[in-house]
Amino acid sequence: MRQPLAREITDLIERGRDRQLRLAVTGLSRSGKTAFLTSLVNQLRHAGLEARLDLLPAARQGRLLGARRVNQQDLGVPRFPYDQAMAALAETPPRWPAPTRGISELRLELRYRPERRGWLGSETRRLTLDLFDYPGEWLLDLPLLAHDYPSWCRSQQALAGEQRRVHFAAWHAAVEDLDPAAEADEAQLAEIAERYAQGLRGAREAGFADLQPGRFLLPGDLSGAPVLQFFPLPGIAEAEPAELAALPPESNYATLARRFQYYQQHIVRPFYRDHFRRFDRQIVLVDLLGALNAGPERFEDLSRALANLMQSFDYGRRSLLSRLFAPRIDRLAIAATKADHVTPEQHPRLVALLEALLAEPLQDLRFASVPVRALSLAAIRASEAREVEHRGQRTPALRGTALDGEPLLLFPGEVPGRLPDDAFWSRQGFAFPHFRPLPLEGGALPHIRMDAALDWLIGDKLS
Ligand SMILES: Nc1nc2c(ncn2[C@@H]2O[C@H](COP(=O)(O)OP(=O)(O)O)[C@@H](O)[C@H]2O)c(=O)[nH]1
Ligand SMILES: [Mg+2]
Repeated sequence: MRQPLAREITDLIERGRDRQLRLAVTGLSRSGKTAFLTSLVNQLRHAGLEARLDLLPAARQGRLLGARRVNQQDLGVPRFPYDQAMAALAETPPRWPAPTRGISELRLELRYRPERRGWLGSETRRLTLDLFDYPGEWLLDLPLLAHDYPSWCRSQQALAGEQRRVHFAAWHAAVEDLDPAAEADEAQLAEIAERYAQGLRGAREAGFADLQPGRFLLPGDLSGAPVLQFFPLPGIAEAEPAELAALPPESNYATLARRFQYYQQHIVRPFYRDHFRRFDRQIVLVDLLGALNAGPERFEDLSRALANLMQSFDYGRRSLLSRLFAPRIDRLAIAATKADHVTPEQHPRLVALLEALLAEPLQDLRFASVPVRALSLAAIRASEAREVEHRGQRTPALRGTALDGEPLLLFPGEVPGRLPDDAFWSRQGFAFPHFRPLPLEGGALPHIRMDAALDWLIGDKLS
């Protein structure tokens, strides 16, 4: 999908004048990407009218004049379903937007008045904002590029925790009988691969996140293609490398190794080369509260998955990423989403916990001088903060409606301000219900700190 040269040049000129910005939103499944992008577009379209964006100076100062959707350039990428998402939220009762898979794009044109007026006085400027939504699962595949097939098999074997293993029982039973040296049988490999994919899906349903290969979870149009029909061979750790290499090309081992390589070259690399490399800014969304809700093994797993995912932002000169592609993201945000699930005085702890969870990758980024900010937000706030009398004391509480329509008034629990230890897990009853979205009352979507996120991600381009 090459762009015509003329368009590339116009693009370049526009970028040089700071008139175009490519902003990407990612995060693992259910982390809140669709909600975030829907809210972002909604807030910008209502800026200067009903939107509450006090933390975004251009909006507070009345300089942000409007945002309209324009046609995107890359016709090969599906359009982000903003209208469908708004329609779901506008239903009675309101619904959360349906999940999406794969990458999507939407282009906004913002009109604003610069802070310092030029000699023309009433000058207005335009900023073209290209927004992308793509699955964080795809970033989990970057580390896969550093492996050859046998070392990948070993790395996957190392992940087998007890609760995780149960999801792969059917696959294990099938793969045990597979002789690496025997001639490959297409149907058999497809069958075992399907069980592997089922294992990955089951593990994800159960809240696990550190799952490879990422496309097995979100295959899109690759569903059923042989490139998605491989899996690790468990026994390979003990095998002699020379013996493996000597196996005939028709063998199971050689067939799987070829598919693994094809996946690297034709699935993982093109995403980085054609999309990722071209993003200017990025926000990574993390459903930290969901992981706290799900217990220690899931929380550990999220931590590992994030460490993996963050390698895609490791710009150190020796990093895999820098060696393979030359990325140029110049600003990064990391956000704990769905903050409306806890009372407001817990929000600083939520950020502290996020910082603790990502301590190492954040340090690396800061070391590599990539500006990064951690924050907590609710893209679409579905609860209201209240205070209630409890044993003669005023305590914070949340009011909302459960998904089944039941009215709720509750204190969901305390967020640990640092990485939870055993004491936390044995003591904590951290269980929150899912809220139904609040009824739409015209105007902009209710949110928490979307304006802070916007300020960090695009504020400087509107000054
Ligand atoms: N209360 C609340 N729930 C949210 C918010 N954002 C997302 N959710 C919930 O999380 C689910 C997954 O969000 P979604 O944006 O579809 O995640 P995606 O898979 O990353 O695109 C939604 O269906 C909501 O139930 C939020 O700001 N507040
Ligand atoms: Mg989505």
